[in-house]
Formats: sequence, structure tokens, C-alpha cells
Amino acid sequence: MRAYKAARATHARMDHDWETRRCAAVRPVRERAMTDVRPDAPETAPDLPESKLTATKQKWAREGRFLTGRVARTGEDRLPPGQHLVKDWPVLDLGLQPEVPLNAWALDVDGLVAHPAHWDWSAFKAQPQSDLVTDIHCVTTWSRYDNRWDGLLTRDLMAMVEPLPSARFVVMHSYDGYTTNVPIEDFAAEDALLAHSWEGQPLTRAHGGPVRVVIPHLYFWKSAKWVKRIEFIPADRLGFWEVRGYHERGDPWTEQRYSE
Ligand SMILES: Nc1nc2c(c(=O)[nH]1)N[C@H]1C(S)=C(S)[C@@H](COP(=O)(O)O)O[C@H]1N2
Ligand SMILES: [Mo]
Repeated sequence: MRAYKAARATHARMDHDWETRRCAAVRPVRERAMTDVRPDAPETAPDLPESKLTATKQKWAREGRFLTGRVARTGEDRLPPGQHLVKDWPVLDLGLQPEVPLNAWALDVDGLVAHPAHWDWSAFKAQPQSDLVTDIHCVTTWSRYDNRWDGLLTRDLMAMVEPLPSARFVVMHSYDGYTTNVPIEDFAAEDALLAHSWEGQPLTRAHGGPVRVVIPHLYFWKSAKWVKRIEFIPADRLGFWEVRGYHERGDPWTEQRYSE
């Protein structure tokens, strides 16, 4: 457990350094209307390119697939236990922020899927676009409300590649060598996406641009920055922080911080 304690201390120290440097103010909570979250991409007329996607999502709805209700909370218990609000946005990573020019960027979606995808930047941007507003909850105890993201919903991505019934977990791989794992139901949350923009601007390199994952209902270490590969697998495989003692699942409302 030495490695785990050291990793935990390093992670905490990164956050502490940031907070003493930038001293985030705690502000009153602005209520978020449920309408801020737009989990579904606009459903389109049958002949448009999205028809396959729409049909797949309708099929899942009929079969009850991925209907987990796992989304971030909005009401009175919006701030998870042990968290405090920050106004700025801390940067946390392994000390390495890979520079990935758009013309060298690509995303692979593979593993247990019917139609593996390899998208360069223009192919990625041609996928269905959605925008939504979500909260961030970092395991090192800061939370940040109302982040507006633009990108590809994980559900839309899944409708394109069609995970096989044997796909039970998802591993995200990043350009800095980072990995993180989630059950497929968490990846498929209605408010999870692959974001390329934040507050209407391209996501900065520090925050994981060109593209990062955002899974709002889990601690933020599950949201891979600089994502380059999404892999669907049959059984759980721990990622970078998970092998260092972080929880497999990371639910902020039950404080699944560490796996002791
Ligand atoms: N590729 C990659 N993704 C990552 C990390 C990382 O080191 N590398 N750190 C994780 C952790 S611990 C947190 S809290 C968030 C931080 O994202 P931010 O720097 O945009 O706040 O990214 C997560 N995703
Ligand atoms: Mo984190």
C-alpha cells in the first residue's frame, strides 16, 4: 500500500498547491434548471444521417439497455458530501500535458464493438453534436458547478459503434499514458460526453484538449483528458489511479474515494 499512499499524497498536494496559489472563493449556489441538461441530441427526420443513430437509441429504449438513470444530481443534494465549491477551475494531471495538434489527433473506438471507429479531427467533428451543462466533483474535494460542454454524447458514440452484449466495461486511454475504467452503464450516462469545447471555446490543452471525456456523476479522475482511445472490454481492468488505490467506481455521493 506504499505506492497507493504516495499517490494519494501526491494527488492531494497538487490540489493543495493549486488552492494556496489561486485561492478559490466559495460562492452561493446558483440553481440549475433541469432544462440545462439536454441529454438527447435533437431527434431528426428519418432521411437524415442521424437516422441510424436514432433507430439504435430507440431500439435500446425498447430493450431497456443502458437505462440506468445514472446522471449527476441537480437538486438539494447537488454538492456531494465532503466537497467544497470552487469558482476557478484547477488543473490536475500527471505533470505532463501532451500537445496534440488537430492534424495529428485521432480517436479509436474499439474492443467489443460491432463497428470499430477511427476518427480524425474532421470525422470526429462530423459526429452528432450536443451541448450540456454539468458539475465537476474532484476526489481531492473541490467541486465546480455549471460547466458548459460541447461535443459527442457517449450514447451517440455507442450508437455508432454498437457495443456487443459482452461489453461490460470501458477503458479510456489518453495521449499522456493515463487510463481510467468505468462500467459501461456509467460510460453510457445520459449526461456523459466527449467534449471539445468548454464555455463555447475550444478546450485548452491544460484541461485535456483537443478532446476529453466528461462523466459528471463520477469523480473527475474518471474523466480522461487528451483521450485517444475508447476500449470496450468484457471484465473490469483498473486504470492509472485505480491501481494506486482509488475506487473502482468513484461515486461522489457515497464518497467512493479510495478502495480500502
Ligand atoms: N489524461 C489524463 N486525464 C486525466 C488526468 C490525467 O492526469 N491525465 N487526471 C484526472 C484527474 S485526477 C482529475 S481531477 C481531472 C482534472 O481535470 P482538470 O485538470 O481539467 O481539472 O482529470 C482527470 N483526467
Ligand atoms: Mo482528481
